[in-house]
Amino acid sequence: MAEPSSAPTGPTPEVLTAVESDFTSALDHARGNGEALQRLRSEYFGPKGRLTGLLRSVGQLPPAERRDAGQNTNKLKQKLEAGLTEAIEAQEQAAREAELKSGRLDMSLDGRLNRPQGAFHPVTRVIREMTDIFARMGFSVATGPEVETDGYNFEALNFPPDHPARDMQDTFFVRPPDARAIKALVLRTHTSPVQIRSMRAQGAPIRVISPGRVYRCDEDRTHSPMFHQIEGLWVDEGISLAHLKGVLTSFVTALFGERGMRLRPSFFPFVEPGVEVDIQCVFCGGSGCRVCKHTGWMEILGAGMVHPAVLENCNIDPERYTGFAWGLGADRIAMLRWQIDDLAHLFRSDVRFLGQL
Ligand code: FA5
Repeated sequence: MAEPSSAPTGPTPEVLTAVESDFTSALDHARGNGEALQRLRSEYFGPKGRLTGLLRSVGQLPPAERRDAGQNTNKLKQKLEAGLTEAIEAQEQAAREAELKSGRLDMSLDGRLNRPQGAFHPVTRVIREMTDIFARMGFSVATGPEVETDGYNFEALNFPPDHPARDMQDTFFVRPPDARAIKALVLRTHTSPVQIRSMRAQGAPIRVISPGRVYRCDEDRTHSPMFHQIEGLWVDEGISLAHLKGVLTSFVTALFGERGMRLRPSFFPFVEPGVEVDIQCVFCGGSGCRVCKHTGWMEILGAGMVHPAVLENCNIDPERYTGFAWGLGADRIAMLRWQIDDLAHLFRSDVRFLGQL
């Protein structure tokens, strides 16, 4: 701020010119600075301000000079005050704008809901849906380890060592360090070992399903080295193949709507009789198409009446109890649901693909 000029006592024209010049230069320095502008206001117009003092001194002038001196001083006061008020308003407006800018709500920003959202994998979705259907029929959920003993995965299920049925379920075998306790560990090839674990733990009657991951040396469009099955088991007095058909018909209807279903004889060492279950093709409705290889039918699962030897392996009396079991491929169900032509798409973790389902 410029030093005020040495002021003569009264409001002579020279004094007023000097005050105006001092004020103007001080105002230029203070512009844009709220505190400096307020200081300037009190320096010139406050009770002890320069202009206030000049106005007061008018009364001490000889009467003949008072009128002109008073008018000139008042005029100057109004002029300077107007300049100061304008500078203060401009500074306040600029401060308001700066504040608005810094704390501004930008309406063009993406809302939180537009952030990419995670979702369940399609296979998880069908597993949950199928689990719900069976839960409504009174099945509870059991789980078992993915690294399983040869005993649970094969032997207790009636696959003796070197039985040819093992060839259909080739997998990784690991010989554990203490081979006396456990002959071999395998990546489980199906969820059927959970049947054994559940029956041994719970006995009969029993009604469980077991969803989970399984592994095989398989790889083509409809076979994946890692896939998902849902095992089902119902053992009680008087259970027959008719119950198996009833439960699976209700399941298929809940999942795909009314459609034909058929049982074909098949072989699994742990059931007798064994069946494969086909449903009418979900693509052509049964008239025959490329997907169902023009048969009108699609296989969805393997099933059968639990073999008496398996019940005995689990300390359940086969003379008193009978039961049925099934194992279905959850990934195949997802394939049918979304008309996916290659199972591998499901496991490449490409969000562009998975996001379409
Ligand atoms: C079994 O795994 C038996 N444990 C099923 C069973 C349980 C039969 C209880 C009787 C009583 P299978 O090998 O057919 O059966 O497999 C069952 C289903 O798994 C098949 O119908 C198919 O949908 C699916 N599946 C089999 N191999 C693969 C694979 N490599 N990739 C994807 N899905 C597969």
